[in-house]
Amino acid sequence: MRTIVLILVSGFWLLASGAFAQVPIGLRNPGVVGALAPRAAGGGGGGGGGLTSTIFNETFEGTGYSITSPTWTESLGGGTVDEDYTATVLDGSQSWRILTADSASSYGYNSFTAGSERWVYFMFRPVSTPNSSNGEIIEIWNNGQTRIADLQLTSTGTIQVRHGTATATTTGAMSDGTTYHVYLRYVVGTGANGVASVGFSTDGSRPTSGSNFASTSAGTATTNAEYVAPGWIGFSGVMDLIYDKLQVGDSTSAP
Ligand SMILES: [Ca+2]
Ligand SMILES: [Ca+2]
Repeated sequence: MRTIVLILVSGFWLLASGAFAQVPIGLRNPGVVGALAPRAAGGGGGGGGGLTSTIFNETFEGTGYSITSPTWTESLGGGTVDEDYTATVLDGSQSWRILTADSASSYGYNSFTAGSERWVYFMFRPVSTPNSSNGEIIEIWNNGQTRIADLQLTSTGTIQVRHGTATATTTGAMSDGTTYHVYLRYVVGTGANGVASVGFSTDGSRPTSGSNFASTSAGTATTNAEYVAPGWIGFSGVMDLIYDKLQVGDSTSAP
C-alpha cells in the first residue's frame, strides 16, 4: 500500500515558501525500518556501489516499492512518479522515475530509524534536466519533517550539499544520460559545526576528494536525521530523473 498526496496549486506555494516539509501529522508513520540488507550486486552505471550495511534499502523491485512498512508517500505536484519503471533500469529489473510538470516539484519520502549520523547512497540518472536554477534531488528531514540537509543539482550540473544553511559545491558536473552513484553523509551539529559531504562517481566508488567531492563542517542543522526524500524540488523546467538502490546507513556504513 502506498499513500499518494496530490500537491495542487496551494501545495506548490507551500513548497515555494519553504514549508514543503510540513505535512499532516497523520501521514507520518515512523518507527519501522527496513531489515538489514546485504550489499547488493552490481548494477547499471558501471559497477556496484552502495553502503556496506543498511538500515533502509529500497530497490524498487517487484510491484510497488520494495519497502512496504513504513509506506512511501508521494507528492506528485502535477507530475508522475513510477516505482515500477522498466524503460531504463539502473539496477535490477525496476527503477524509480520522476517526470515533473513544468516548473513544479515531484518527490517521495519515507522514514528510517533516526540518528545523529546517517549515510545515504543512491543511483541517479539525469535524463533531461533543463533547470535554470538550483533544485533538490534528495533531502534529509528530521523528526518534524523539516529539511536539515539536501543535495541540489545546479543549473551547470554541479552538486551542492547543504547542511542547514551551510553549503559546499563540487567542481565536477553531472551530465544528462549518465548514471551516477551518489554518497551523502550527514552528521548533526550543535550550531555551526555539523558535517555533510557529497561524492559521486560513475563506477560505484565513493570519492573522498577531487572534483566530484564536496564537504562542509560548518553545518547549522541541530536535529537528527529521520526521513529521506528523493525527487525534484525546484521551480524550472520539466525534469526527467531516474533513481534506484536508495540506501540509508549509520556511521559504520561507509564503503
Ligand atoms: Ca517496483
Ligand atoms: Ca531496482
